[in-house]
Amino acid sequence: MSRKIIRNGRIVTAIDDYVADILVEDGQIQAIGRKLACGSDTESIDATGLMVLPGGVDCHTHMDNTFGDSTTCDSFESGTRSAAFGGTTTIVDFAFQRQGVSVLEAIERAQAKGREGACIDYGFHVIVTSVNQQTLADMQHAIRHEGVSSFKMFMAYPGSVMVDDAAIFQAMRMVGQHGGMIALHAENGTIIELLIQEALAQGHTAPKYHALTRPAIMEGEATHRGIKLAELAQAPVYFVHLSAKEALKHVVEARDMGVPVFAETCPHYLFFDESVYDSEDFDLARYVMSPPLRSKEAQNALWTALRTDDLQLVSTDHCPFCMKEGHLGRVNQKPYGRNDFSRIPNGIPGVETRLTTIHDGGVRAGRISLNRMVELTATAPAKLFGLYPRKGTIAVGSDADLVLFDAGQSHVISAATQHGNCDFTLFEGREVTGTVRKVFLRGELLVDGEQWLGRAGAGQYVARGESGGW
Ligand code: DUC
Ligand code: ZN
Ligand code: ZN
Repeated sequence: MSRKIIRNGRIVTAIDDYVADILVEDGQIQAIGRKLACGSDTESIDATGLMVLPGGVDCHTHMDNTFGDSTTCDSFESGTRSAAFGGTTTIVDFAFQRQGVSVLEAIERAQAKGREGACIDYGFHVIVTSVNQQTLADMQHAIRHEGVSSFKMFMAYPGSVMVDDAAIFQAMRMVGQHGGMIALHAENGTIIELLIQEALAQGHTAPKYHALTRPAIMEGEATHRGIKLAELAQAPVYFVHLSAKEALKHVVEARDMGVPVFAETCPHYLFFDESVYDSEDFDLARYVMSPPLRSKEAQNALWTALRTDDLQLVSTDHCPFCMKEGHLGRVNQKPYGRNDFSRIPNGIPGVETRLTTIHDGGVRAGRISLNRMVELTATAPAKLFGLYPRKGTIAVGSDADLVLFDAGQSHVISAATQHGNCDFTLFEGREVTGTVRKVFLRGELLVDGEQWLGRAGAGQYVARGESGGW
């Protein structure tokens, strides 16, 4: 039996903030209290002066995910190592139901990658790209028997992964009856495609046209439509990477009416805005993600919504593609779209910088409380996606996924000192106050300052309970 005691840390959860010891036995929290007694065989870790936070839960990552001709540059190993250094101990990544691959096969393939590479615990949503009776039966099976209770569907990217409203409605109706939830990428795909083709026909090939062809109003339209489909289907719905005021407005309205609508936003929408798209330079490919960055006004509205619970989660949408072709042998990265912005792979890294940026720009800036930071980055994702109370909090019986956080220690964010495969971060050069010191996964020390003690394959698949019931 392995035993550890973390002494004198300031334990911060979504609701509590107090100093105590945490006794860990065989990967779980066994006791919490002041001056806990323990045997001499118990390893003692002094957390005096540090916060002890629940390990972060990031419900939106893309490790080794392929979109079109491009694959994200992080493997399960590099991506989960990077997550751990950022204070995240559980991710929910994506299994992809491609043409000719069933939902259940997609889950098996994703699980195999996780088994081999994951350094932290992980689960999956399934990206569903076509719906028929078999798909619906498989989704039901996945919820009940595979621990996969959420499914992403795209209202964008026609001719690739986009599904129509009828498919979304059918899937919502089924999962709503069985404890599942549909997560929507809400942008009006056909209008965006038209705008893209018009821009290209006019010779507009630079990255900035990615943003100009994906207007906020079309995120608003799709969000409204998604909510109405969910209402009709009597099912909960989740909006991924919400970025626009026009979308937020509909989420707020529906939640005020008691409709089970949930949404996340991502750090890039909270710290950057559309003013970056001010030149024809290809370097702006680093800001190509979907949806694109929005107005400063939208950014302020997102922060307010995080405080008021109109938005429930901060996830990263970690979907890294390198700026330099060939970096670490990765091909078809951002330069793939050098002559055509619509071919630039959509996505940026972020899994390592969530906690520190939200702490610095959210808590220290007075926008959200410390408890709310924990709720947004650990507790709420665990509750919404069926991981709670095993994950997302510090309580007796929970997994001992713990982050020792030095809230007063500053550091400068740089891709050069990060631990994933991507060659850039949008936060390059930003000084943040708040530094992850140690990270434990089920009681095992993964990160000790700059030292990496984790191992590929040590992460466990977590079969999730129901989604959307919170
Ligand atoms: N949506 C995502 O969630 N991630 C990457 C690309 C996209 O469109
Ligand atoms: Zn998306
Ligand atoms: Zn994503």
